Amino acid sequence: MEVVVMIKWMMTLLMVFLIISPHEKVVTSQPLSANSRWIVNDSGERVKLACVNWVAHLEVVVAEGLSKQPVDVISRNILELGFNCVRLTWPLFLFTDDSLASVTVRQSFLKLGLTESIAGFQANNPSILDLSLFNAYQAVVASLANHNVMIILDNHISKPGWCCSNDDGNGFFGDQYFNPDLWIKGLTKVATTFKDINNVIGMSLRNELRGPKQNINDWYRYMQKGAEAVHAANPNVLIILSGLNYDKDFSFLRQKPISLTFTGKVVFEVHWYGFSDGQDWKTGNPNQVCGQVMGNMMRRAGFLLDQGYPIFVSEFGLDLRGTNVNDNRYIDCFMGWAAEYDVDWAFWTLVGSYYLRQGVVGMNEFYGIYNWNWCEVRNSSLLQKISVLQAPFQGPLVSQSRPHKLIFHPSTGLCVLRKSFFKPLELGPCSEAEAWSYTPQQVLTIKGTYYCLQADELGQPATLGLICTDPSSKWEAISDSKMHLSSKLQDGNQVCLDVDSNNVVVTSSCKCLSKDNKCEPGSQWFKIIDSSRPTTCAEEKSTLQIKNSVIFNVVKKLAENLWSW
Ligand SMILES: *[C@@H]1O[C@H](CO)[C@@H](O)[C@H](O)[C@H]1NC(C)=O
Ligand SMILES: *[C@H]1O[C@@H](CO)[C@H](O)[C@@H](O)[C@@H]1NC(C)=O
Repeated sequence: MEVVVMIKWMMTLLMVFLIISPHEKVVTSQPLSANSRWIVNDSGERVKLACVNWVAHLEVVVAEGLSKQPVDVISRNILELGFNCVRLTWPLFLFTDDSLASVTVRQSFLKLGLTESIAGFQANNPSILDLSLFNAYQAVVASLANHNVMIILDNHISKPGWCCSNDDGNGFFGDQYFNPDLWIKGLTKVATTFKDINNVIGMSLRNELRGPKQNINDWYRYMQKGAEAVHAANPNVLIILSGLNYDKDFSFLRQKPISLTFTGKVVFEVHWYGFSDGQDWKTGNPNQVCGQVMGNMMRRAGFLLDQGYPIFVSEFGLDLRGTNVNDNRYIDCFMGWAAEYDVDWAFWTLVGSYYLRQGVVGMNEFYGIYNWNWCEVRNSSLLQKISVLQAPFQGPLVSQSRPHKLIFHPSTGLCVLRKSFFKPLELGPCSEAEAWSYTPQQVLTIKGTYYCLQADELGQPATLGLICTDPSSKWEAISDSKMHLSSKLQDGNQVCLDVDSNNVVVTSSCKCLSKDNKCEPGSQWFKIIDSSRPTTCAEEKSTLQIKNSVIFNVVKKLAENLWSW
């Protein structure tokens, strides 16, 4: 008896603890708007969109996973995993065809023969099972909003089903299922329906324009019309516009900017996968492919940042089993780029498995955050790696900390730091990393100190020195990817910054700089990125340790000199 009471007590305490200490930190103060390339809240503070895609546009027309987990559990998990937002897809016909919208969830599953899903739904989300598809979609939005997750409503396709191909009839204005007038009607309906839900902060007007009909004139004509329609129905939401050719190409905007009656609401979305470039990553040299693909990205979309528009990478992702070489090489290059430009993004996908996809019942999603059961995370190390991109590095009012550089390591998502002066530099969380400056002479100095990064010996830890004028203190970004940081040893040999198996920062021979397609440069990829994230730890460390360390180093130098005498 006593024991039972005690256990009950502990459970209650645990519950209270769980309730009062959740990750639900985000009170973003909508509406959001665009201040040049940054998305900001109504106090002018940057809000970085760190979203995950949640699919609700397949044949069943119900947000995936609800036969596996209660909707509120999923909403809570999303925040706990560090995302602040969901890009929730919808098929146009859900909001334009009343006979589809009024079908109940149960009927929709039955029609497709998905009886097992009904049983799971009954157990996990009984209150949604007999709602209409329209109301079920609203229930998911409401749950996300209640958990303070921001929501972007993405018109993914017209006719419910897996997306996308050139000839699926959903690709461009005028295709079989893509009537522009009906589309405007649907956009207006969605904008109006969710007008009073402040957490709905944006609408993606149409996913991945594509196919033989695509052309620039119709892009301006209809995208402008769609944007005006949404803005008229709900002036608070961000208007998110897709480019041509599967959302990869905005190059036409260089010649002719978009023309709208309002400002400060437009965001451009791009998609970037490993397979966007076929098997190039696998068959080519990773440095050369990375350089080339990044160049294309900047020419086709990245230039919009300089034109004063935010870029939302609304889809990126990879096979989370870690066995796809093409994907593994791509993601490291992507990580470097995404950290450097500090763009807003949405990971593809949250989905662990689908009710029904492309004719397969219960299809496993190897790109999904959840495992098949929607219970555990499929690959926590991957999630850990991308988590560095969840907080902003820069932007209006991000923090009061002075701008500095971080030495970022894309393949781990970590940054260069020193645990203490007596330990070699290593990789660790970017939130605890050293703040550096990078001089025009290409010297990397820890801010607030005289210490610079130096190459010491081949295969040995990189060191911090005080004499920063010799070649071993000069770090140049080399190779086509510009992600190898290279320096020269005293003997004149070139080395590259690298990490050993203990995450210690060392210098080794530069590897796979070009041509070789069998070799993985990932451990040698570093990127010097701008940040104004708080650096309390670094500042603390420098004030506490600098005196000791300067004295130590002077003594060490003296001792070395004495020794060589
Ligand atoms: C997670 O991904 C990494 C590569 O990023 C891979 O090495 C690892 O095996 C994956 N883990 C699981 C459980 O699939
Ligand atoms: C922007 O809004 C202010 C209040 O208006 C909040 O205090 C900030 O926390 C919020 N910033 C972010 C990043 O959400």
